[in-house]
Amino acid sequence: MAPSETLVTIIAPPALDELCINTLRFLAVDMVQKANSGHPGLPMGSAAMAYALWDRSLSYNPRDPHWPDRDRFILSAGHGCALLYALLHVTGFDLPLEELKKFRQWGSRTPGHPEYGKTLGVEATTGPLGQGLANGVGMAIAEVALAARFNRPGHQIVDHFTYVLVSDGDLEEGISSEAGSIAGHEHLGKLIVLYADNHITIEGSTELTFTEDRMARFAAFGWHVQRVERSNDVETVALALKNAREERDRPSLIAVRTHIGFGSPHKQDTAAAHGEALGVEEVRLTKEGMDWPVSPSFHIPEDALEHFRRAVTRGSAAQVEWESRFKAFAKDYPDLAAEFHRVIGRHLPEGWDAELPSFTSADGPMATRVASGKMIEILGPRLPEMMGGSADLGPSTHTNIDGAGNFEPEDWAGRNMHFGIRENAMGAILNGMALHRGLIPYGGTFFVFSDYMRPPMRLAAMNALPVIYVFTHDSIGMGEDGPTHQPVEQLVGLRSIPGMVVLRPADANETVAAWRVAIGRKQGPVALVLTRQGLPVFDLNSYPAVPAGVPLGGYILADSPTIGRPDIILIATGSEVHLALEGREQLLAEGVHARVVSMPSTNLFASQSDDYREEILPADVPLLVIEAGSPIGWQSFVGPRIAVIGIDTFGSSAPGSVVMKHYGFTVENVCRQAHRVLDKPKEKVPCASESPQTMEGSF
Ligand SMILES: Cc1ncc(C[n+]2csc(CCOP(=O)(O)OP(=O)(O)O)c2C)c(N)n1
Repeated sequence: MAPSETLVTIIAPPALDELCINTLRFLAVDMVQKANSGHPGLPMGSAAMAYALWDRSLSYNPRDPHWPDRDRFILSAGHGCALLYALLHVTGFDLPLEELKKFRQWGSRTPGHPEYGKTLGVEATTGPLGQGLANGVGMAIAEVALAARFNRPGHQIVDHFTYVLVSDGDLEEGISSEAGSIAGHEHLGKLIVLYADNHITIEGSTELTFTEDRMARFAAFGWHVQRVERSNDVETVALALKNAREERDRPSLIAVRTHIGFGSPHKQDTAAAHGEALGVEEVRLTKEGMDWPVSPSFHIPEDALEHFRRAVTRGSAAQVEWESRFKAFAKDYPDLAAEFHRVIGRHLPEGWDAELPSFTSADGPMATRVASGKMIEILGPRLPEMMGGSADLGPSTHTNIDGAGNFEPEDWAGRNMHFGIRENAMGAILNGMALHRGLIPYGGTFFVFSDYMRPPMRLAAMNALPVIYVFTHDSIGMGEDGPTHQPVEQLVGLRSIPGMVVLRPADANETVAAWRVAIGRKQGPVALVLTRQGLPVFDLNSYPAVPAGVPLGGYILADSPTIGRPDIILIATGSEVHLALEGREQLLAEGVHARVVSMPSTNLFASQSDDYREEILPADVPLLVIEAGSPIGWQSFVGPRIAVIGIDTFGSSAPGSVVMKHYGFTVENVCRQAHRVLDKPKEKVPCASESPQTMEGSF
């Protein structure tokens, strides 16, 4: 069998179709020209195929963009967003023409790349190439998972398609292979990707960099592939879409030979059509050449608008039809219908966090990854919307939900996902699942490999998506694997992402509290940073502040033994909290009264009131920070009297406890540094990790 079918028809587009397509083209051209910024080329070349999709295939309701069973559309090539904004306006979404005229301007609903939450009808924030495609895979996974959970014989209440429009850049990015491979493996037949195969990227022809057979590549991933040679051939694109919808066993890629900057006499098929306005003169020539009025700009012919606006009646009818089907479903399965509304609305079930376990010192030592695994086992059955897994590290990350089955083509009801060694796609798929709604997605890997999924993590934060990351092997304390596997700079890196909450619990009970925070956070991602090595457990009888303290980010775990002001405050996170407690004992023997503040989340602590933060960290008390990570970032607590025992070199391969000792994570060094900061109250004390004793053994 040939890897791809080539579809050709000779039907010229009917006049109305052409009018509508040109309306989209010239709205995009005028938007970019008015802003004097943006990308006219892709919209001009892809308008016809986007029209074929929105006019003939896509099921959506402009008056209710959040209707749960709508088809999803993602413009992965987010730089071409003028096309999407034009579509949203003409089809009747709440995006007035005035907004199109404010393209890329401050405060507009038409930002330079589509932003989820800013513009109704935008299903995902896109722009970093490749991410939108993998988001689509996540949405298609969510669709089949929810269908498996909720559909019943005679009741198809979850039944929609996911469409993605990609460009060369999307398919060049490695994530497209990761995500494409997963989608093919999972037989996601309701995922349909339109590829604007225009042979041009920023630096020129794709002959420079991109010469493999893309069709063969996706066919090898297990996709159904089709090619349409003439981009303006609406009927053929519509036929290819129909074929793709009928192909339920394989995801579909439809490569359409488009022409960047279509119609522009001097810029069509050149990189010049890509990232800048056409220019006044070229706009004039293009409009004249295509029989379009040169002025006024933003011209929308009445016939075209009337045709586009039929989307409103069409969409309302589709939604009404679904609602009546849902009613019948609710009659037969009232509990399931209520459950569907609950998960789509991101409401947690009553009592989901009742009687969570509390561990005692007799349970220790216990690695926080193990405690996290126990929480996943407990929460999994209580929260059937929890679905996730790891990038081939399940036995290490403890991310499995016992008895919940594997998510695989034969069983899309399984909730344990196997992402394979594909962190970047895993992150973007989790985003797609969260964007779809109906699931609480989570994914795990070693903390150091969070670097491989930083791009989707950043987008999760930007989209305010409730995604949970389970990162284990969280410091040099993981030991023998050596510096390639020992995170140093990852903590500060993730903490610096706006909207990301990083939680590094110190023991099993803090881990329970951290999971409670993670599940309860409906807006924005949470990274749980967990140890490989066993840690003592804080008995809640001795440390009653733990459950209420963790959600505040930082709290007093053990106070100065004297009433009133401590001599010094030891701030620590994760495994180093135990060291701080030991240091406190030793300092007491030396006549120094220390308070220990456990700070599992600097992000959450920073969001507390000034009064609370002053209560925990009075401004005039010297601080010693102990954390097996980069010292950068703790400057937010900076005063003249602070020292940090941190790590500003890479790690080393040796048993974890030996590595920790060589890097200065010892009671002796805690006391030495505490005395330094106490003895030198006026001058800035350098990071302890810069001192020779903490450097030894690093190389
Ligand atoms: C990850 C990532 N790298 C780089 C860019 C910058 N960028 C925007 S568009 C583009 C390439 C444009 O080529 P193509 O994807 O074929 O789009 P077209 O030329 O068809 O508009 C690049 C490199 C980006 N948006 N995302």
